[in-house]
Amino acid sequence: MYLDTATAPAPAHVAPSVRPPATGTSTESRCVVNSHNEWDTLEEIVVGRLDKSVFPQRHPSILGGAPKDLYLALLLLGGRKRRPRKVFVEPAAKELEDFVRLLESEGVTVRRPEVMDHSRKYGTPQWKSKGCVTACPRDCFLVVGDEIIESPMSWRCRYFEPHAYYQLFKEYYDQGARWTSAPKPPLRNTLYDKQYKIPKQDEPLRYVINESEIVFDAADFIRCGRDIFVTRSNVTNLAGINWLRRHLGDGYRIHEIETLCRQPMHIDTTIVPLGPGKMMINPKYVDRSRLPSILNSWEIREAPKPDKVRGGLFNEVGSMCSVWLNMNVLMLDPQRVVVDRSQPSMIQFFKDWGLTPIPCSLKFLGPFGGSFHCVTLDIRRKSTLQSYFQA
Ligand code: DAV
Repeated sequence: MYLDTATAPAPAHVAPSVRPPATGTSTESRCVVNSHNEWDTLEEIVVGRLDKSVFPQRHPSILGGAPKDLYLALLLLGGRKRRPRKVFVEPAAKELEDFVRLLESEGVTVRRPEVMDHSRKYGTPQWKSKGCVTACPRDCFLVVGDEIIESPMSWRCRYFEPHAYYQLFKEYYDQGARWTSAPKPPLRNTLYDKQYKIPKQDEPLRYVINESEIVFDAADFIRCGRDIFVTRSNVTNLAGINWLRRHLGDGYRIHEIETLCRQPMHIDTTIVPLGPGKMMINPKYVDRSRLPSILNSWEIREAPKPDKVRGGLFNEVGSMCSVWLNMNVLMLDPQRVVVDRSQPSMIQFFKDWGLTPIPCSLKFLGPFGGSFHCVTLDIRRKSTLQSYFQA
């Protein structure tokens, strides 16, 4: 379905001259922030951090994306002073540092957010919360060309997380990047369905958030040049999708991917572009016959089922994510793909498709919200703005 519902004219502050026209190829940007897709040669990236994190306090919104057992356990674990170090933090932090070293050894500049103490209480006039973790910059920001767009996130425990990136992005801004924030949502009680229950397989999909505020997580969007794909989810509503559509204007098309996932949150275990013309899809979440027709000219392959992970929390106790983190890979260029070492089926899948897998391990990162794609935000790729689809 191509949801082109935003027929309203772009608001006056989006000067038409800012956005390139919908056809043609722009010349390469020299801007420090420059990334149009998920696969061009990576030059600079932000990797999150795990310091001073806590499990989120229990709130209906969390059930929209986290396994039910963890949600129940949050009654005990949520907001604790710190996450248990030995079991959760140390093994994951070591893996994350190894991942950083791998990226650097592949020639990528890695930048990090500041340490933020997530155990501190904060609030607005309407509510109070503690934080969560600074692991996943992918959720907080969308980079589109030379612009960093801050997401209006719907989890109260993430309200101030973008502050950990402020100094870094101020630096990029000073060097010429554009830097925007969607309107900060008040996150009133009326946004959430307090009675929300995970829909059963035969029930229609329903969401824990409604349309009363404009919210999205950037990780519900995936970029393929002038075409951007999105899943509506428990953190991204239609108002959020339409805000981005209007903000980006006529130079971009945003296509909705329907998901069969019962608790949709973030597109990066649903469809994953691996280069121009190559799309990996989740066979459990995607009905191929319902994909937007624009994808007809691309080769679509189903991701292999996740291999069982031993000795890690990748998809076991305490994970915030589904087992499909095996799909949450990071492209270093159209050839090289960073993939979890614990996933031999996925490694073979990439080899069969002519790619060069680079095994690395983030099997302890599940409790912090994701894997290689989630814990990163590409800042600069050797990239120009292009159309990769006919029509
Ligand atoms: O399948 O649990 C997790 C992706 C997090 N960015 C999943 C989605």
